[in-house]
Parts: sequence; C-alpha cells; structure tokens
Amino acid sequence: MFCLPKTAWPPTSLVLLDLDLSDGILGRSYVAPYRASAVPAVIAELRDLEEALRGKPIAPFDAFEGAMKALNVVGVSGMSTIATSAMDMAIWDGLAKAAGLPLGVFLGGTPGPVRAYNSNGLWRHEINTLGAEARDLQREGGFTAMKLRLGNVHLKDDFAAIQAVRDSVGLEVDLMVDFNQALGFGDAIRRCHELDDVGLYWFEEPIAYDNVHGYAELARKVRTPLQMGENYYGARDLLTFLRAGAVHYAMADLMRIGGVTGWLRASNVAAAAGVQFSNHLYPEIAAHLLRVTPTAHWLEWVDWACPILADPLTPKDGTVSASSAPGAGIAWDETSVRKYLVSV
Ligand code: SMN
Ligand code: MG
Repeated sequence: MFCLPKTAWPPTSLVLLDLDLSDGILGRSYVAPYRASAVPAVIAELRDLEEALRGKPIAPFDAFEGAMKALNVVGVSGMSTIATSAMDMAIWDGLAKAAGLPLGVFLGGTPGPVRAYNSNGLWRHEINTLGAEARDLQREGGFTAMKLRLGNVHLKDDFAAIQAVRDSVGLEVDLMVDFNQALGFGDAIRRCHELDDVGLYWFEEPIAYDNVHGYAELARKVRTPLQMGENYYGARDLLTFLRAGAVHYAMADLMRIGGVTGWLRASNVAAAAGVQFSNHLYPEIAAHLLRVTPTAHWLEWVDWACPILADPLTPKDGTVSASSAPGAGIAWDETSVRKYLVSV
C-alpha cells in the first residue's frame, strides 16, 4: 500500500491497494481520501479487512457484507466505507482478471464508449484564465461537455465565469456547474433562480450535501436539474434523497458508495426511480460500470491517477472507453509510484 501526495489542487493522496487473491492474481484498486492525514486511518481499516478475508473464499458479496458488519462499530460512513470500497474494487478487479475478462464484460456488459465530460479544471479561481482553460479542456479528447465550479462570493463573478467559458467554447458545449456546497439554503434559492435561465446542464451540490429537505425544496423551485451524490455513503443514502424528491440526477463516488458492489446496488436504486446516474471520479472503473448501469448518464473524466497508471485511459471524441485488459485495467507505473511513494 502506498500513498501519493501532491500539493496543487486537486489535492490528492492516493492509497494504492494490491490484494493478493492467491494463484498469482492481484486485485488492484486505488482510493483518494483527499487528505494525506486520512491515509493512515484508511490503511489501518484495510489491514483489519485483509485479516478478515484471509482463508475465506473470494466472494465480493460476503466480503462486503462482512466488512460493513464488522466496521459498523466504528461507524459505517467515512473511513469504514472508504476502506470497504477499496477492498471491494480490488476483489472485483481480481475476479475479472481470473476470468480473463474486462470488468464491464465480466459484469454482463459489452465493451464500448461512454459519453464523458471533462472535469479536469475550471476551478473557482481567476476568471481571466477560464476561457483558455475551457478551450484546452474541449480540445483534449474532443469533449463536448465540461464542468465549471461556481459559488463565488458575488453572483456577478459566477455570471462572469459562465460568460468567460461560453465566449471561449460556445453554446454547443454542455456546461455542468458545481457549487461544492458553497451556499446556504436561502442564498442557493436566490442564486439558482438567477442562474436558471442561462442554459446550464445541471446545478451540482449547491448546499450542504446532507440537507435532504433543502435539496427537496430546491428541486421543486428550480428548472435547471439538480445533481448531487459525491458525498453520501451507500445506496440507502441515495434512496433517502430519491424518496424525498430531492434530486433530478444522481451521482456516486466509488470510494463512498461501496466500490463496485455499492455502485451496482445504488445504480439499480437510481434506475428503479428513473433517475440518471453518473460517476464522481474513478473514471477507470466507472467506464466499466456505466456500461452495466440501466440509467447511465455521464462519465466524469479526471486524469488524477494517470501519472501512476501504466495504461491510463485516453478520452476520444468526448467519450471514454474502459480498458480492454482483463480486470479493471488498473496497473501501476512502478517507476512513477516509487517516485511519489510515502511510507505510512
Ligand atoms: C470535486 C470535489 C472534490 C474533489 C474532486 C472533485 C467536485 C466534482 O465536486 O464533482 O468534480
Ligand atoms: Mg462535485
């Protein structure tokens, strides 16, 4: 297990997991718990989970249920689910490798592209540079959709940011906007109404991620679809939002939703509710999973893990296709890993 810290935003400390599933099969996954200080806790939980798996059949369902039961004494949300997700993704990777199939095919799907938006930039910073950045995001991989971060102190700066991107890439590009929980409820009502008529694709996380009633109220008041989900844990949290009519679109972060097992459960809950489902980060695995997601929506493309991957994915014509190698296609660039390696 390794940790890979970087300094610039997005601040990424990656925990890389190699799970020895016997017969020479290594299940691999990574999670990005954002802060370097969170890494030792994730690793400690992973060591517990590894101990519990020893000598047992390789069965993701049992491993997942066992982990959630064992870890609920320290709380199901947070570190427990993050570690469980990493373990789960590594097990599924190993099983698909053992079957000699790409993960998405192993799960019953077919290989192929999924439509993607470029999320590799347009952070909330200096407005003057947004136009050039947007153009670069569009060119790299032929993207026709991208995400801009809003929630500036002043509404005029949100408008200016949108204008800068539109002036640069035109109206044809689908523009998602993400507030990253920046607004209080009252301000969100005002801000979302002000921005409702400028043709944005979705409003993401305008308010605190766990304010279900706030989202439900907002969902009734805005015309631009509401999107959220990167911060909730597991299918039950998603169900809470769906039951409350609190979202128009939903997304899941593989580190919080419970890895592949959690994604399969949550995505089918979303599908039953008729809600389109996207990923948050982890595009290498999401490219497989969106092929077996009944209401598959957008793949969020980020290249954060690319520096340590031996075969990073390459977006093409605004789409991403999962690796065709057996498993999830996650292999480490060992030289690069050694360069960033930090012992914990
Ligand atoms: C985001 C937040 C934190 C880290 C990475 C990305 C953002 C997104 O909310 O949805 O891309
Ligand atoms: Mg977001």
